[in-house]
Amino acid sequence: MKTGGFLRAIIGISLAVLLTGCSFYDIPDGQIPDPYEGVVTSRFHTDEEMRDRMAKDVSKNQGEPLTIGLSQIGSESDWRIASTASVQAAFSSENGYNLIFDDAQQKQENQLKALREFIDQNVDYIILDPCVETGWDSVLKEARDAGIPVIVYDRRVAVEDEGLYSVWIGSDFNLEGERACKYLDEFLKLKHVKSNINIVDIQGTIGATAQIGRSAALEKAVMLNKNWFLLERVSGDFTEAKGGEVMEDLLESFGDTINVVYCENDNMALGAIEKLKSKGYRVGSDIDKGEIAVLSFDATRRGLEHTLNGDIVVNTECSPLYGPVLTHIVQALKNGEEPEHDIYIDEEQFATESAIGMIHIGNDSYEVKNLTQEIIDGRIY
Ligand code: GYE
Repeated sequence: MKTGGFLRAIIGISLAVLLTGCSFYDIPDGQIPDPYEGVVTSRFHTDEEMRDRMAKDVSKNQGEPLTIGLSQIGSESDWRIASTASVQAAFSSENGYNLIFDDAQQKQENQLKALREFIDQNVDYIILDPCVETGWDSVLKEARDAGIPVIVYDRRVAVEDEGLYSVWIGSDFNLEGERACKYLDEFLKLKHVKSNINIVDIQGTIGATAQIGRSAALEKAVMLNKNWFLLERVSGDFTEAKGGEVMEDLLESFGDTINVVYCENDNMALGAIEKLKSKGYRVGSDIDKGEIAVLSFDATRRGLEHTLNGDIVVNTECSPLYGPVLTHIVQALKNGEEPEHDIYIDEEQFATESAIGMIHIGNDSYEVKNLTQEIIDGRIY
């Protein structure tokens, strides 16, 4: 895995600090309505204390406030809501920033519009989490012509000229998928499951880097494992509601022939689990006894709770806490430094089966953390 030299320490410190604190976060009874299509997707909630915590280790701006135009995808998942809280807390006016925040409600056209507005307003920096990878060349050229540096985070842009953005920082989504699949492989060996394994893939938003990488890893694993079969893949758009809907359709088509549900985020996994249970299916690790194994990504607090109780067999982490590290990147650019162009962040993987403490992919080894209540209590999102 590649991690830029300049920011390695900063990322290590800020993510480590942010990911380990004690618990003060509680899930309220109320639900936050999804702003698009009226779908209720999330129970995530931030309070003042949590926002402070998400802004830890921020690089404060000295002198005149810097104006930042930040284009966020939406609020489709707990991950996304935590990500918004993190960037809003870090780029606060107290920290010397004037943040213009735009929520695109999961539509690329809204992001393109927001970026053009940022250019018209002549912001100092544009920060973009791109909904999908393609379609950014023109607007990024407009930003370059206007002399506004663009920082991309989380998902990637696929552009002809990589010089159109200054830095990208995010996850290695393909590696996340490989880790999930490798875990499944080890897990099936451990349980001596010899039968064919029928898998359905509930994908994220099609064309988003997180979907592309996670789906591709599964596809490859299915090709490599002769007794794995991919029955179907269908997008749940990263939301809980759609995760449940597509699970219902998959059950109608394949019923109890399904052995594994590979969910490309926690919210879709939670929607799918609820649907499976309500239709009388059993979720869990005993595939030979008819249980359906659910795999998930993100490792949000709710996702981890369902991992600890056995609903999810393995949860591969994806960190949303980008606020502090983005302030470091902005300050580096402001100071004329040249951060690495592409920066991957390190992530973890959690399971309750303690027998698999390590998995190996190529020449690399990755720890699988044995999930405990203490780890969950330390989650702030
Ligand atoms: O997995 C999902 C969110 O891009 C990594 O987007 C992000 C993904 C994350 O909606 O929960």
